[in-house]
Amino acid sequence: MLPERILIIGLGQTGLSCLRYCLQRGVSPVVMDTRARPPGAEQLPAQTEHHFGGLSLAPILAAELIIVSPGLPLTSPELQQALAAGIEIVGDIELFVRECTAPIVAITGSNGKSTVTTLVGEMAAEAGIRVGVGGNIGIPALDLLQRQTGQPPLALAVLELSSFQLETTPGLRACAATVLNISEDHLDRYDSLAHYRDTKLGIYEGAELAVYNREDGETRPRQAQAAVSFGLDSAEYGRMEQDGELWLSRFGEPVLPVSALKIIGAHNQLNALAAMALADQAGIAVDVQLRVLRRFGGLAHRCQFVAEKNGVCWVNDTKATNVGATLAAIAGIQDAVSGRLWLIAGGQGKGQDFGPLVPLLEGVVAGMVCFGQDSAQLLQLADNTHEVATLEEAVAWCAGQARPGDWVLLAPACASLDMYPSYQKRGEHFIALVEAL
Ligand code: T26
Repeated sequence: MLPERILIIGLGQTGLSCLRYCLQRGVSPVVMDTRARPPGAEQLPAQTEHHFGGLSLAPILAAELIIVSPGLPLTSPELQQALAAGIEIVGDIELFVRECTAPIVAITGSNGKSTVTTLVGEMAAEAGIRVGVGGNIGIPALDLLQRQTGQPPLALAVLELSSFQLETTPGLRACAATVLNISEDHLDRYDSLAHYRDTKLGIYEGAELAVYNREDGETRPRQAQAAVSFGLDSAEYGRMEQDGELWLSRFGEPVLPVSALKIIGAHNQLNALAAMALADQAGIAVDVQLRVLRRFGGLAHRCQFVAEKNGVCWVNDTKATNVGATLAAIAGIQDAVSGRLWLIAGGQGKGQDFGPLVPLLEGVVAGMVCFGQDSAQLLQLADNTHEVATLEEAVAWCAGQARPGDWVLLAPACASLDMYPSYQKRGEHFIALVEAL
């Protein structure tokens, strides 16, 4: 049962989904946002009490339940006051898990979340399961429940969850949960990598099965619980050689040659293995899983081939918003690159150490052009770096450097929000610039 006095903080698509959820249950919440004109404000019903342009304490302390956006830190003084006053603060995912009767597959990690979430969702759909896919990608979780009215209920939910969403979802009880990997990100919101990791490991709480990465000890569950792992050796979900070829394997049995995957690189083999482990726990048949793995061509903005122009191949990985993703992208495409590789990076570094890029700049990367808020930090990493003001100038610089056979990769290792509304918009701009060459 929902209480009478609900406050939704943070509008946007997710805030609107929370509003609809409350209204359908007969509760008219108050809406608040720190932004003067938050996205989605035009869709707010006229009679909705709202406070925009800051956090006002009176409506906060008058609430019985606060539904907070992942975009607002819980450390905000106003939220801390609410907690001190005993007011419950949850996220939209918590409301979802309280309502959802279907098993939930929950996926987090620094990188690969969207790929694995999409794979498991497609596997479930291919198996004929009524599945809802959402959370941190696509549809806000509560809108997945929405679809149930007048229809048979969901039989499975597959949720991508960010660390911020996990902070406000104490009631998560997944049928299968995974932390795919941990690398530096969001250090503008966490005081340490350990704090960020511990928040992600919260996904295992109450999970029937924890699925972790043998290649990354930080992903291993801390408490005793049922667990299975994926990795690059031949254990559990892994890889093995057969007839001189590398295969994905399941408990010592080869099931799919790596060459049958369209998504390339060791990190994508790990993504495929994680999806298999989660799908097994969700009761999806192996042959159905393999059909999806064979056909899946990867997500937009994720190492997406854009075009060949004058013999130069251009690749869009705008979704690489942290260093770990940039490393994975380069390791993944390295073997496909015949000539030299040029890297476009920059934006908001969020407190990351860019040091792990140095070996690349001294090795496989011929040169890096950087731009955006933290480009000075990138510029000083090596001698083969060059600074420009915009993505347009970065594309022009690479077009000037590259010869036929070379590759250019946008994998910024940074958030885009200093110059774009989102990494997707940054990727769309890149595609337009490349198409115009
Ligand atoms: O797109 C990019 O380039 C980078 C995206 C990152 O680096 O991963 N995003 C986040 O860090 C991030 C994104 C963190 C969201 C938390 C949430 C959301 C949802 N996305 C974003 C901003 C929800 C609310 C807000 C803003 C709010 S809420 C409020 S109150 N006041 C606000 C990059 O300003």
